[in-house]
Amino acid sequence: MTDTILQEADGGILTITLNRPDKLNALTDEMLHALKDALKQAKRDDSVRAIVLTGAGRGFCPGQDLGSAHERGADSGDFGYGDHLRETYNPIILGMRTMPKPVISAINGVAAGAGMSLALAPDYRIAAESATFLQAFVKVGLIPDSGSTWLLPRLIGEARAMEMMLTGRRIDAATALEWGLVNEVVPDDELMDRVQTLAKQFAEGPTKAIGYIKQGVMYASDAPLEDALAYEADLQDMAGRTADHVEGLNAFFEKRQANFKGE
Ligand code: LHQ
Repeated sequence: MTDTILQEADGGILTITLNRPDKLNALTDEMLHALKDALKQAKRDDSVRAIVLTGAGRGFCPGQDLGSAHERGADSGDFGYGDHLRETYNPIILGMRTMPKPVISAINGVAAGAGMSLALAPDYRIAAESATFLQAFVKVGLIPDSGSTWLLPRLIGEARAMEMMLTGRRIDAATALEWGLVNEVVPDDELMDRVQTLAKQFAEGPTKAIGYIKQGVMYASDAPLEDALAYEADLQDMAGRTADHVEGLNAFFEKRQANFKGE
C-alpha cells in the first residue's frame, strides 16, 4: 500500500489521485507500480464503471521524477529508460486506452512530460482554467514517450504536436481547448464537480457498449475502412446481445430513462 496513489470508489466511480503534491505529483517507481496495479484491478472489478485520474495539490503531473532518474544515473547500467517504459508507463497508457470502461482525466494543474501523456490517454479530458501543458521531454534531452508521439498528433494535428514536442512550449488551458487537446475547460473550483457529474453519467451508462465503442475506435485508428466496418459489425453483434441494449429499447418505447446495469 502506498499513499502516493489514492483510490476512492463511490457509486461505480473509481477516482485515482496522484498524491505527491510537494513535487507536483512527479512519478516515482512506487507510484508507477501502484498506478499500474490500480488500473489492472479496476479492469477486473465489475463494480467500477467509470474511472477518474487526477492530481493532488496545484499540479496534475510533471512526468517522471527527475530526482530518481538523476540518482539512478540516467540511462546507465543494466536498467535503461526503455525497460522502465516497457515495465511501467507503457502498460499504464495501454491500460487506460484498452480499459473496457470510460476513463476521464481531471487535469487540475500543470501536465508535463510523461504527465502530459497521462493526461492525454484517457477518453475524456477536462482541464481546470489554470492547467497548463508542455512536452517537457526535449528540455531534458529526451523524446516524447508514454504514448505522446501517438496520441498528440492524433488529437491536435502534426504541426501543433511537432511545435510542442520540438520547442517544449507551455500552452494554457484555453489554447488546449482551442486545439482540441481537451474536451472542456472549467473554473478551477468547479473541476471536480463537473468531473463527478460526467463520471456519474458514464457510470450509469451501458458499460459494455462503452467498452465496445473504445475498442472500435482504437481498432479503426489504424485499420482500412473495410476492416473497420467488419470490426464494427462484430462489436455491434455483441452490443446487441447485452441486457443494457434490451433495457435501452424498452426505455425508448416506454418513454422513460433507461436504467442500465452495465450488463
Ligand atoms: C519535480 C518534477 C519532476 C521531480 C517538478 N521531477 N521533481 C523520462 C525518464 C524515464 C522514463 C520515463 O519517461 C520519462 C519521461 C519524463 O516524464 S521526463 C520528465 C519530464 N518532465 C519535466 O522535465 C518537467 C520538469 N518540471 C518542470 O519543468 C516544472 O517543474 C514545471 C513546468 C512542471 C512546473 O513548474 P513550476 O510551476 O514553476 O513548479 P516548480 O518547478 O517550482 O516545481 C515544484 C516542485 O516540484 C519543485 O520542487 P522543490 O522541492 O524545488 O519545491 C520541483 O523540483 C518539483 N518537480 N517537476 N519531473
